[in-house]
Amino acid sequence: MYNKLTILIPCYNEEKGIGRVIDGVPLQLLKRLRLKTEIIVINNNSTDKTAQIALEKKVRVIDEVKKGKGHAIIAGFNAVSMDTTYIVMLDGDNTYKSKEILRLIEPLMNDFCHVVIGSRLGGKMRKNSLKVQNRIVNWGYTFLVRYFYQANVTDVLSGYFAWRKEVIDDLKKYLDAEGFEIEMDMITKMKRLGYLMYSVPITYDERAGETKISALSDGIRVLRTFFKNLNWSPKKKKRNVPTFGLERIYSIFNSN
Ligand SMILES: Nc1nc2c(ncn2[C@@H]2O[C@H](COP(=O)(O)OP(=O)(O)OP(=O)(O)O)[C@@H](O)[C@H]2O)c(=O)[nH]1
Ligand SMILES: [Mg+2]
Repeated sequence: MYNKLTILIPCYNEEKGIGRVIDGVPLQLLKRLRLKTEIIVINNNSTDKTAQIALEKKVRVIDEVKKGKGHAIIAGFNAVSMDTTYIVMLDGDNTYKSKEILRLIEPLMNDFCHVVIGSRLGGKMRKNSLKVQNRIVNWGYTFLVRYFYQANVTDVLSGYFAWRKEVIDDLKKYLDAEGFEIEMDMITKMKRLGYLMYSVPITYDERAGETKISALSDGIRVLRTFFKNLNWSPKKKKRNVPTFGLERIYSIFNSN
């Protein structure tokens, strides 16, 4: 029996990286693990050859016209097929390595946890990949999220995630981030929803193509989301996701 894995790649003008991200997906290895893979590129108003390159590589391309990474990710979640078991998200700029995808999926396949986050701070950062100021901000935000949310993450601004699909079915209705605050919104809400999250070390490489992030305005949006979600709790408590019996034990040590 095969399980389906859906890989989401949000892209705004990523013609320099998208081809390499798609080519890096280890399809044969995934097949040996009995995973059938679908790649979806979410094209967010690109004016370059991003969509064309993705189509040439025979992957599915969907368009999201509302600007911002948050909108792109949510459009991707809504496009995931019903028969999917695992969902992965990574950027289209070839900073995160699609060939490292197994490291993120293995804990899900083993029923170890519900969510896996690729950690750059706990991993291997190549030269010129994460600027010093971004690294410091990331450390600070990660500390705040660990302390105030008691979330077990080591890189809260990472763009490499893997989930069991049930988590996304639950989470997506609560997300309201439009831009680069999407990761903070997801992590803080997943914690409040009680999902088990773990981090794995990953490689972070120098970006292909132009950066789209603004350190100051996007940094402030991320911080605003951190504060906004401190008082957030889900309206509906009932969820349809396996707990492996660990959630109860985990909550004893992490009561908040
Ligand atoms: N800025 C922006 N990025 C988008 C949008 N939609 C999707 N993205 C994608 O979101 C991902 C992350 O954006 P990046 O510019 O790489 O931001 P970053 O990874 O935080 O920073 P650098 O890699 O250092 O530039 C990329 O794959 C973008 O193409 C959008 O509307 N605006
Ligand atoms: Mg990037």
